[in-house]
Amino acid sequence: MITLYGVPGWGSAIGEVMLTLADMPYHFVDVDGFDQPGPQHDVLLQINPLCQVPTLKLDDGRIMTETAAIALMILDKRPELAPAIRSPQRLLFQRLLIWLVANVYPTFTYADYPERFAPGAPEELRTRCIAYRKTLYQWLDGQLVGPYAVGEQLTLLDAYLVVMRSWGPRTEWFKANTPSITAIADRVALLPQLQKVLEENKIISAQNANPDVA
Ligand SMILES: N[C@@H](CCC(=O)N[C@@H](CS)C(=O)NCC(=O)O)C(=O)O
Repeated sequence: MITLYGVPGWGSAIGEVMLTLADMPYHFVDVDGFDQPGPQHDVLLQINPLCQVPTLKLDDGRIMTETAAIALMILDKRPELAPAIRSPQRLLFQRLLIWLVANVYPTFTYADYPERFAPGAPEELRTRCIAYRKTLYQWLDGQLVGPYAVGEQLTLLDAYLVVMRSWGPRTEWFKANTPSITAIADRVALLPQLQKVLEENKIISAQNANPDVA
């Protein structure tokens, strides 16, 4: 079985939601505190030089990291979680999958640990990254199709929306500024198969999602 190293509510939740949508079992190892010196840091660093979550150890011991790579790995087994090859939605799916990890995700790397990258001006780096992230989300909002990210079909891209909407700049900001992200994340949060994993990750779930979108 896959071992998934993570922390409830962190980026590992994206991996967990993807694996759950794919109905692929995994064993969760909580490495809370891994981003500070200590035993959890040492455990994760041994298998992932970036010391990030999610990190997966596969059945055969090989290591898999990067949520987009995890998505592609899952799609080899569950192609129905992406638009079909040559369908009109396929390109948008591919573009947004990479766009999210190439542009939005690094804003967390820099804003969450600004002293690593700009020890002389950490607050300025944090503030600018968060402002930039907001512009990215506003652009993304205009690309989304609905009722799911790329249309009628639930895809692995939707895993990002339901998890990332719970992170900064937080659900209330998304509600006020990105109606499409909010509606899609609300819809995903209502999926029965995700209730357990969303609860475990303290992510908004059916109980407090907007029932109007169902
Ligand atoms: N590009 C990676 C980013 C993963 C990532 O940044 N995870 C965060 C948690 S949400 C992390 O582990 N941060 C700790 C660090 O960067 O030191 C992915 O898509 O999986």
